[in-house]
Amino acid sequence: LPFFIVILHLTNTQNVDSVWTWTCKNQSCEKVRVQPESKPISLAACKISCDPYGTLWPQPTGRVELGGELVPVDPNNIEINENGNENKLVRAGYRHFQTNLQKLGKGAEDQSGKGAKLIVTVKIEDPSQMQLRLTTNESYSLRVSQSSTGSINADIMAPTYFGGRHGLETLGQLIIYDDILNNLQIPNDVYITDGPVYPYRGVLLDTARNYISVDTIKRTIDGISASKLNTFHWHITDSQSFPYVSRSNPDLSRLGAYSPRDVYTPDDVQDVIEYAHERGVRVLPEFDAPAHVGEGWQDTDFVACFNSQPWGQYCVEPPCGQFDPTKPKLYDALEGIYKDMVRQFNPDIFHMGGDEVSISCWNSTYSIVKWMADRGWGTTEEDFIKLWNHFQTQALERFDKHTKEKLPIIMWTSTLTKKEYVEKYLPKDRYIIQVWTAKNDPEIFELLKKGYRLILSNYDALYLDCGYASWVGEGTNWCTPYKGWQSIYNNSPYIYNNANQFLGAEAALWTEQVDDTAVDNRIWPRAAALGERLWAEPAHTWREAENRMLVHRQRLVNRGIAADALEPRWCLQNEN
Ligand code: CP6
Repeated sequence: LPFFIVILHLTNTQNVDSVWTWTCKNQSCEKVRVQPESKPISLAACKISCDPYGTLWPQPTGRVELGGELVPVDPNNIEINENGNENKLVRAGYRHFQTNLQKLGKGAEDQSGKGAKLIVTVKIEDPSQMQLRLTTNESYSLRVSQSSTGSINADIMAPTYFGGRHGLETLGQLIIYDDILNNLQIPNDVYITDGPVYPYRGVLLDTARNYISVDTIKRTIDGISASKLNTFHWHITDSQSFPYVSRSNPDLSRLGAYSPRDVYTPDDVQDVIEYAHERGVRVLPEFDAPAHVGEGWQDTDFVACFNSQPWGQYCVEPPCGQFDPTKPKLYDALEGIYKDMVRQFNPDIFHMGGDEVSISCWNSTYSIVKWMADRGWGTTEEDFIKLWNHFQTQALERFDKHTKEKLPIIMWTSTLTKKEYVEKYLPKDRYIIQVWTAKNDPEIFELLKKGYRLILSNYDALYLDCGYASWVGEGTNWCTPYKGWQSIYNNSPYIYNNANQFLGAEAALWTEQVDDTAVDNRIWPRAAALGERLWAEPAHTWREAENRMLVHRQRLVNRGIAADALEPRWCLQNEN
C-alpha cells in the first residue's frame, strides 16, 4: 500500500520536488511529506536557512547575515534606482539582473499584484572606472530589508561597476524559485559584505582546434559571470586554424579558417568583448607564438616545419608549425596582428603564448641554423634559447608600439621559463607566468622563489579537456583522467609558500576533442568550483560546498547553460 501511495503522489504532481518539503531549525533540516495545511518550504528555501551561505555561489568572504523570512517577490515589479551615477554599463548590469530573474521564474505563477515590489539601488563610488584591471576593487556590500509598506529594498554599494555587478549577481542568487508555491521569494533581512581573494579568475577556451560559435562563447561568458570569475582567455589561433579575421592581414583567416563562415569577424569580436564587459568579464586575447602557428601563413615563408613528417619529431601535435625568427618581415606581420588586437580588445593584459617550442624544428631548418652560424652561434639548447629571445624581444617591441603604457605580458611555462633562463630573458616586472605543468613541478617553486607573479593552470587539476586521442599514439592517454569538480575545488594556490605571488588561476578547455556540442558541459559546473576557490579561498573542502554546488549547477541550467548533472536528482531532494 505505501508503494501505491508514492505512485499516486508522483502521478498527481507535475513536479516531483513538490512531493516533499523541508522544515529547518537551527541549521538542521528534516524532510517531510507535504501536507495540504502545512506551510511548505521548498528545498531551495531550506538551503537558505540550512547552509550558512544560503544558495550563494561563490560564498561571500566578509559578513554574511541571511536572516528574516522568505517573502514572495514580483519579478515584474522591480524598480531600479539609478541614483545619479547611471551610465551605459550600469544600465546593462541592471538589464542582465532582470533577464536572469525572468529565466529563474520561467515556470512561476504570475505574481502581478501578489508578490512584494523590489526596489534595487546600486551606489557606485567611482563609475568612471570602466575597465577591469588587476588592481580593480571588485568588492561590494548588499543590504536587503523590508519597508513598512511591504516593498523590499535591496541596496548595493561598491567602489566600482565591477563590484556593483557582483552585488547584483548575489542579489539575483538570493532570490529563489519555490517549486511548491511556484513563486519567487527573497529573504527580507540580509547583510553581506564581499570581495574576491584573487584578482585573476579565468577560463581559457581554445577556438582554433575546433571552431566555437559566438553563441557558445557568450554562454561561456554567462557562466563565468554567474560564478564570479572575471576573465575569458581567448586562445583564438593555433596551428590547426586561424579563425581570427585580422584587418591588417585578412589572408590569415581566408587561408587558415576551417571555412569562410568559421571565423571571428571584427564585429563578432566586438560583440563578444562588449558582452563580456557588461558582465564584468575581461576578454584576454592570446596570440600564441612562436610555436602553435601554421594554418593561415601559407602565403609567407615565416613558418618552419608546417606539415612536417613524422610530426612527432617537430611538435606535439600535427600539423606542427613554428615561426622562423630569422625572417625580418615576420615582425611586420606580427605588428599588424598586435595592432589589430590592441585596437579591438583594448586589453589590460596580453598573452603571447610561448608554449611548447620545438628546438628540433628550428634545428632541422637549414636557413635558421645558417643564420645562427653567421652570428657565431652553435646549436646547443642555449643557442636556440638565444634565437627564441631574438624572436620574443622583437615581437614585444612591435607590440609595445601600439599601447599607451607597457602592458603586463603573460607567457606559458616553457624551456624559456626554466630557472637558468627565466630571469635573463623574461623580466619579472613585465612578465606574468602561467603555469600549466603538474602542481608539484619543481619549476613552480623556482619561479616563486625568484619572485614571479604566476597564474595557476596545473593540468592535473585545471585542464578540463580529456580523453583518448588516437593520433597521440596507440593506447596513450592524452591527458590525465577526468577531474571532478571536487578536485578542482580542492586545488589551490594556497598550498605553496608565497601564495600571494599568484594573481589567481585559470581552468583551460583545449578543444582537440571538443566542439560546440560539448563546450558547456566540459566547462560547467566544474569551472564554477574554481570560481569559489579563487573568490573565497575557503578553508574547508568540497563537502561543505556540495549543497550549494548542486543549487548553482541548477542555476546555470536555468540560465541556458548545458552544465553537466552531478548527481541523481534524488540528492537535491535529500540532504547528504
Ligand atoms: N595547446 C596549446 C595545447 C596545450 C598547450 N598549449 C596542451 C598541452 C598539454 C595538455 C593539454 C593541452 N593543446 N597551445 C599547453 C599550454 Cl595535457
